[in-house]
Amino acid sequence: MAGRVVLHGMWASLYSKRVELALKVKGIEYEYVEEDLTNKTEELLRYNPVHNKVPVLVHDGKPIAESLVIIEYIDETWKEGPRLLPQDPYERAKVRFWAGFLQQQLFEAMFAVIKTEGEAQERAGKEVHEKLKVLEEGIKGSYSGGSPFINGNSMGLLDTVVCSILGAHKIQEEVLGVKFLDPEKYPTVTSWVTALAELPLAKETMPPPEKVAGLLQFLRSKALESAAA
Ligand SMILES: N[C@@H](CCC(=O)N[C@@H](CS)C(=O)NCC(=O)O)C(=O)O
Repeated sequence: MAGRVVLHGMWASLYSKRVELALKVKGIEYEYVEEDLTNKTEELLRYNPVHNKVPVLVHDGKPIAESLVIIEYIDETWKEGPRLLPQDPYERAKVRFWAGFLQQQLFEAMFAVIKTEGEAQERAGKEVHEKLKVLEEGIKGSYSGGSPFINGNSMGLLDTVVCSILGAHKIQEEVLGVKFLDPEKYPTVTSWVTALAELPLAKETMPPPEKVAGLLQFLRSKALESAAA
């Protein structure tokens, strides 16, 4: 499938990053437009009038928004190259289920750790560990082959989601002073995340640790400032 492909993204957006990973897994050539989220392009606002957010993929002039919707579109449109979702409907359902859990439950819990301090941060940290426990058991139960790759031997949709959320866990832990991934408690999830982060594709796509650290510190100080106001 040919056609012009343009991705509107932002360097630090985990949502944009998972779409970039998916495009690269498929070997799709694309143009990239870096958005300044404080001064969005007129195209972004036109292409995503509902949410005004990145990422937006524009394929031959047709805009698609929402990272998980975009990745499914990519998989269905470019049939060549590795599959991002399994073919079997039940396996696809499991991928969507765990992608939803990672985004809505684990990521939200991790974000609460960024925004809090003291006892509130401790409570938020416990919540992250509850979610990680569920993920560990769920992945072990749902995938007899376990990690590292849930979808075979190349990154699939679920791998891109995990990589975008947990790929920078070491730097998150350092900045926040909270341990997330413990190989003793979560061996499956830890080996999965470690294997993904080691892939050249992940290394070339995910933002450098020092930039992630700077952004986390900025987000954290903003959130704590507004909580105190
Ligand atoms: N559910 C969306 C979330 C996208 C999202 O939150 N994007 C953020 C950047 S990480 C954004 O564009 N924020 C701009 C704004 O809120 O104005 C997805 O999966 O693509």
